[in-house]
Amino acid sequence: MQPNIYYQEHGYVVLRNLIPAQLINQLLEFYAQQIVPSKQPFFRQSTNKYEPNQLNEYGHVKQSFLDIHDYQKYPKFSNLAKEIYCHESIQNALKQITGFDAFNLMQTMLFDKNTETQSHQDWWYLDSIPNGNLTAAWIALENIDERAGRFYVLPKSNHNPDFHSDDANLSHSQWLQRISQYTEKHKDEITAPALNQGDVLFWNSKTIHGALPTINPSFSRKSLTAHYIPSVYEFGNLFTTKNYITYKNYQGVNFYRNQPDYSLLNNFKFKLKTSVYDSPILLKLMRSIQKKISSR
Ligand SMILES: O=C(O)CCC(=O)C(=O)O
Repeated sequence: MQPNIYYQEHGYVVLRNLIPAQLINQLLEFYAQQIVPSKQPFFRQSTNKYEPNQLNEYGHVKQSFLDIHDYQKYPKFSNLAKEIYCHESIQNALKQITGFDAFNLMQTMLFDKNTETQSHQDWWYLDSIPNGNLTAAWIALENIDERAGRFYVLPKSNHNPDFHSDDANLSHSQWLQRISQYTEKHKDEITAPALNQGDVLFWNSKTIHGALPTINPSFSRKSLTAHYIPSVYEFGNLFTTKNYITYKNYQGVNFYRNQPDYSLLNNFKFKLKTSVYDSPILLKLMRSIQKKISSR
């Protein structure tokens, strides 16, 4: 089956050997030299906080890293990450599977140890406007051992009814609970493909995905993720359009960074945001204030 037909039908597709090993090994070298020993707090997708690295007994960083493509303090590392994220093989694959011509890079992550990501869909957090056209990529930086706890998708879950549309005041945690229950009910359908260094799994913003539990913590699952929207569309999520954002450009690819480097002010701003995150009413209010400030 053609990758685009498979992707539209199943909500994901795996393309093998897409990223050159040499590029990946260079990134891993910089990661080991500059990022792992760093004492600075990085923003974590897994804990939703700025925190310094915490290593497990095998030397793998426990928390994931968010928006590694634009670290101000580590430009060489971030440029290498952008080489991968903006690589023509990824851009061509995105074209092939979605039919769009060009893509903006909106968010990135790096995982060292598995963080056992809870089952979710991306469009609650980030998506294209109109919704449903964001494509994410899971890039294996090493051969991922099953015992590390693999990334999984729930095939065809991109065709699901929306889990929130019947209740405008559904909180984030209630929504996550609905998705967890759905995933549990369909657990036999979960697929967690074996991925080797350079393989990439692409999935859609409506596809349910997460990570299986770690079986043996001595295995890392070094990987990158990236989220792209077609350049013709605006950026946002299920609730808002962020038409005020400005892009930077790397070798012809527009990119954006949502979560800035650590500073006392950025830490304070984020704490404020998380304090209202589970209240749809306060969150709506905060988003409209943010929009007003940004559009001035
Ligand atoms: O690799 C993982 O554990 C989860 C990645 C993910 O959910 C994402 O990048 O949206």
